[in-house]
Amino acid sequence: MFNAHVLELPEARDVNQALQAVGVQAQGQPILRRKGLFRIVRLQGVGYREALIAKQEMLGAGGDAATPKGTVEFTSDEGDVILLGTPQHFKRFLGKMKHQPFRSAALAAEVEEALAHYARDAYVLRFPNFEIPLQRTVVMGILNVTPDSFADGGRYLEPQAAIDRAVEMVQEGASLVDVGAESTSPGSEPVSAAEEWKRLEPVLAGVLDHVNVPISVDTYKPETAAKALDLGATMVNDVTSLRDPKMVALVAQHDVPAVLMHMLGEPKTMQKSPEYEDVVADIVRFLRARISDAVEGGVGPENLVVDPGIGFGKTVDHNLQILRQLGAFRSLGRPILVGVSRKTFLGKLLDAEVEDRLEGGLAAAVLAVRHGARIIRTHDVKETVRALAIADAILGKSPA
Ligand code: HH2
Repeated sequence: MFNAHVLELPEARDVNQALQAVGVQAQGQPILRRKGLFRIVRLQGVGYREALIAKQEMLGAGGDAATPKGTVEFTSDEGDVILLGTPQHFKRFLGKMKHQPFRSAALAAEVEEALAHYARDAYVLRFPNFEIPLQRTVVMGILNVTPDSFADGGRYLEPQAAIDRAVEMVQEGASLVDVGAESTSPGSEPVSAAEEWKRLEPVLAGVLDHVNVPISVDTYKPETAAKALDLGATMVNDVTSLRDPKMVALVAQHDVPAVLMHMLGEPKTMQKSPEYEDVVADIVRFLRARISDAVEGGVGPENLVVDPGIGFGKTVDHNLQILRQLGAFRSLGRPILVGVSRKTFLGKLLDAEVEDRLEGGLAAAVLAVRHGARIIRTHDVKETVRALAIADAILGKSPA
């Protein structure tokens, strides 16, 4: 008996460990590691000429490429292409594509960047007074100073209650606290910047005095973000992905981390039959464009965090697809934040009210981490910290 068994080694470090375990020579390890992983890269809108060249070169490199029927039969000008191969195959493929005509070199550059981003492991969030390495998964505790937030509306309107909860969340292991004063959950009504600041100011001032972790402000309004940053908040969580150029300028000027979150439409109406061509590809494209705009506006790329925006203009199935394929967002080369806590899709799947969705949220958070999430935004800090400690241990993530 040779005891044949299939190994499941999704990351380069897993392959390395397996190679070391059988005593492979040090020089052989990088070569074998490049053969021990398999990557599938999807490209959209590839012209038929580049598609055919890609097919030829990927086959020549030892991998393969899936091209649409229309491209091969010259009945459509462009289409999507899927490249399949090991990093070794991709290395050979990229070397060849760079010398091929038309837009082959540009295609190769994009594929190379996506693969490098996907493989990136080390991320650090830098704040004026803190550094948070994201080797270990980090928890962002939610503090909603609103009357109408879907999960905790009305509980923390009284500043002292809010401050106490922030302190408690940090004691429970939150590495960041996200303070918001306007609900953006489905069907919520917008509030004025004046009302938002009236709710936020006393809480923010107290929280900043009492907790020793970076405080993020959950707002899409530049007036509110500016005041919060002046008061001492050091992160901006914007559900509109810095859509307002003034937000970009503000984040650039303060040189602080910012979350770019995807939302389809506006909170009031976003859940009315949301539609995508391809939910994952569409959101990757959206976030890529938002990163590019922010960087062009002067934001340091290392300050950006991406978030697919679970529940923001998404059906249950959209949310599940995003979580199943969360790894695709690694191609953006930025840490991924995910917020699933107590959300409606959990309620629909479990037929459970908002206060009864904890286990569902933990399961979703753990799987999100398995697929690349580095920051989990949650109301249930204590439980999430404990669940993620186990998930991180299983995944071999070293403590910070
Ligand atoms: N979800 C909510 C609010 N802000 N920000 C990011 N980056 N990601 C999210 O998933 C996210 C978010 C909605 O949750 P909550 O803050 O609890 O509700 P409400 O908007 O009703 O205050």
